Amino acid sequence: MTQDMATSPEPEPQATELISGGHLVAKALKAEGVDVIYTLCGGHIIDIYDGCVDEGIKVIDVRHEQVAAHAADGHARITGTTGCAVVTAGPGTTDAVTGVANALRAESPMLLIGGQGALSQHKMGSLQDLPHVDMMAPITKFAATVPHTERVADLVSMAFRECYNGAPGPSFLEIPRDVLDAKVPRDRARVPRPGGYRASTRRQGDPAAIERLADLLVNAEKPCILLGNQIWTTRATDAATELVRTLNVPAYMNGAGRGTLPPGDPHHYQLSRRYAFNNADVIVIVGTPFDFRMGYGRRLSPEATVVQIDLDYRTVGKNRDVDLGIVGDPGLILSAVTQAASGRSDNGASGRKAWLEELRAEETKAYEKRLPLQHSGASPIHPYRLVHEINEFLTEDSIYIGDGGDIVTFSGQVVQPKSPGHWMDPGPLGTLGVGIPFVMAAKQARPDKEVVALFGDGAFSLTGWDFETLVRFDLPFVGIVGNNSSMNQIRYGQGAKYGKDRERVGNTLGDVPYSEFARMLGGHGEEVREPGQIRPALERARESGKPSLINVWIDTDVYAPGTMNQTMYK
Ligand SMILES: Cc1ncc(C[n+]2csc(CCOP(=O)(O)OP(=O)(O)O)c2C)c(N)n1
Ligand SMILES: [Mg+2]
Repeated sequence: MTQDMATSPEPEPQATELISGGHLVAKALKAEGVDVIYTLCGGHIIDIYDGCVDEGIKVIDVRHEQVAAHAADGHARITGTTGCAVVTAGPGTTDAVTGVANALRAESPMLLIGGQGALSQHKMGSLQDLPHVDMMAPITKFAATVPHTERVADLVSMAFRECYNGAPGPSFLEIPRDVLDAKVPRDRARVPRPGGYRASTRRQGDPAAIERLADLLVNAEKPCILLGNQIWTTRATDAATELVRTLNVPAYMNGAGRGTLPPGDPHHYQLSRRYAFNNADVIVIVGTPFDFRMGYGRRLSPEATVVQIDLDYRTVGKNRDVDLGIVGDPGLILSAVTQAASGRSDNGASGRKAWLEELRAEETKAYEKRLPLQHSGASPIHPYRLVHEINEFLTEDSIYIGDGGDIVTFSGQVVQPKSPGHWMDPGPLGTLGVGIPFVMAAKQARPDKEVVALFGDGAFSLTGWDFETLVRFDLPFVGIVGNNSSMNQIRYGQGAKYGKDRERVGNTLGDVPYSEFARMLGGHGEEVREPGQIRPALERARESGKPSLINVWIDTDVYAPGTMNQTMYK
């Protein structure tokens, strides 16, 4: 080669930059703000991991795909951004079904990406081939196959957009192995720009309806408001607080709406809800459907004027007639109502003093009736005593997670989150096993927070092996197992229906010391048999700085009132 040729002014032909499907996935995840994926590996999906390395996305590998999906759901709840789980084809995807279904009923925005056999082997019987999209369609807002590598990032973004259509929920995307692994010229693949591929999800309600609601509230003598899940989903805490304070309206909270007002707040009510629903003249239901938790709407006084506000058009007026329905963002709507009502010379706030006092008296009566059980010194430990101790232990920075049957029903009555967004339960699917994955997501997203989780011994067992993942990723939390060696919530119904002598069928577990399980996996564990030992054990778990399980042996033969009323089936 001559010197002339080496320095020739002729430009070298530029190699076209190529990019693989997995790397396009990672770019689209990054554009959505996803900083962590929950996953269990498989040969169909490894190119996504490789893309995550380039984009700086953390990969948390779990021991069961159900955990990955629940963690993505939990991530969405804690952060207000979309969660993401990545699972392999076939059994990886079927294992994740429960987590996706739970997110659908809980209105939690998450994307599940599943592997799939190569398109070139479509319907030939490739390893782990199943009709994933057909399986996922009824439990997602959007389910699709990526047909070409150029479309990978575009379809990931489309799936994210669909998560936010109406009330949020999950999307599913399967990516065939050859589509994921193939490389295409970078400039042929559409990679949507962060923030550029969907509209704001905040929709203002109809102004005329807002005026009407302001009128109703201003003139109400006995109003009450139920602040549901969507208050937290849409981060409407401040708007809700402002409304109840300005208009002096008693507030009840459910699901993730719990903690919107702190316990002790003059507008925070809980134990008088049934009384309020029976006696109120105006009832405003925000961001929660008339499902079984609401007796399908039948538990509201037939004489009350009922208003329903929801993100989803399909939810308003479902199962029960409403007098006014408003579709849109709860925060924007509540703020607009406060503003409309504040313009009046008298917004009626002072006239509602007697109503608030009436409800407070009901609350106090119910609370005092229960208090002796919360202080019970009995051994075996009364479940009310356990949940009372947990409630006292929580700080403003404790995220509380409940995963179980009867024991969690007890805790729903007594445990009060001290801050907004610090309460996590499965939601209306009632899925046992969300506990460990929710702990994972919460501690990963908010390392500054303390995470406290109460498990039934039955519930813990479904996903308990991922305690090891918490150890591996150094995600400490305070765990408590309310151990009655039973699936007690179900046992109660069997005893009531078939008699005491036939109640122990299919619901009895071994006497497992879960503290030892925790220690075996590298965590902190203790056994508790006496009520006075609960608090010190919780403190030691807090101090340990490790994932922990305090195994508390509780009385097997007492049941929560909600379980005895079998309210979940009514
Ligand atoms: C995945 C799943 N399987 C089964 C059920 C039905 N179920 C509801 S409560 C319950 C018992 C749970 O037992 P445990 O967690 O020990 O709580 P306990 O009632 O004993 O306090 C069962 C099996 C469910 N909700 N979710
Ligand atoms: Mg149990």
